[in-house]
Amino acid sequence: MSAVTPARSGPPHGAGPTTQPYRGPRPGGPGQQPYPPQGPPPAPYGPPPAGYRPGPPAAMPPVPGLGTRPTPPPPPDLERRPRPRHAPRRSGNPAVTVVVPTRNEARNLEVVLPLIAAVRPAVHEIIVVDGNSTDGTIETARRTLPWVRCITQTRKGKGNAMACGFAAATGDVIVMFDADGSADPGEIPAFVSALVAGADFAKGSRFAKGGGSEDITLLRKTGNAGLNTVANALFGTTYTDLCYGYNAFWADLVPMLELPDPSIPQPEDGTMVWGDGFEIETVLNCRIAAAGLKITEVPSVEKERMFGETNLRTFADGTRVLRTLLSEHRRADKRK
Ligand SMILES: Nc1nc2c(ncn2[C@@H]2O[C@H](COP(=O)(O)OP(=O)(O)O)[C@@H](O)[C@H]2O)c(=O)[nH]1
Ligand SMILES: [Mg+2]
Repeated sequence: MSAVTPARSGPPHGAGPTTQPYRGPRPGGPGQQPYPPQGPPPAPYGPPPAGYRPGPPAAMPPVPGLGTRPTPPPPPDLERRPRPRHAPRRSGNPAVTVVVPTRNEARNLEVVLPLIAAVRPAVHEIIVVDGNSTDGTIETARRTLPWVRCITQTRKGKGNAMACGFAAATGDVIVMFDADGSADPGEIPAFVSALVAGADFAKGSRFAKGGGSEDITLLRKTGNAGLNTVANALFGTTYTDLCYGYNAFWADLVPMLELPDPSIPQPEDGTMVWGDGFEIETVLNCRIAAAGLKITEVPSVEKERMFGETNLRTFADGTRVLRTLLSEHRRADKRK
């Protein structure tokens, strides 16, 4: 982990990728596992304080062929209901909400949800925020993991889905987690540890030492590096991976982020409300930097999307990110 301190003299962006290609088997084939064996469970964040609230056990272990077998009925303690929202608090043993945006990710969720549920220390809740999927994403999520919370986003775009998920979260920490199988749930404790150690925002980075990607194309990598340089110049940060969706932060920061209100209706002309698209990550990165919050980068290894197609349009979304950087810089200037 490396601290990202607002310092204009810092390197413009990562000194280049440290790629650790995943060479393990892909899910779905005979005898294959969705991820490489995860080894012993990660060390807990610290000794559990009084009032420790353990999460549920995994509904199913990550076994080969998962999703092709009928799901056994869950034990009664997996049929838990979402907790009422409590005032988010910062502690050594935070309740962790994982927000998973989905657009036609049914096949991926069959693999990913049990893996998130198997993470130790256990997460407090998983919220799937669906965007009008037509492949039975929500039904599959509920069947795969009965205690998952499923909500439907109010407009369109990944950014709106995330804002809806943040608003619904009842945990102390929010982890942003793509459903496509590219993010490794085994990294969740590292993100939470960074927060417990004092960060406000734990920023996943494929280009920090120990990170990597097998999913990013050369074009996207180049575009990301360029946008990263612009962001660091404008905000005095030393981000190494601006456009990466695996991040975590304390839930008490949600009001400060002032994301587009989920209750605003979808514009009738079909356009996307600003902040509702893939620029969500940039909005977060900029607002957190502008607020002078403590940012720690967490090395992350991005795997290939398992099933389905990316929703990102490299040029259109890259342009949205650039426009976002400029408008966020103006916004930060006005508030000085
Ligand atoms: N709810 C919702 N989720 C979305 C939308 N667009 C993308 N996602 C999800 O956001 C995550 C990242 O999207 P993906 O298409 O993999 O983009 P990439 O990782 O940049 O290639 C995936 O879990 C998608 O299902 C959307 O409009 N609504
Ligand atoms: Mg992806």
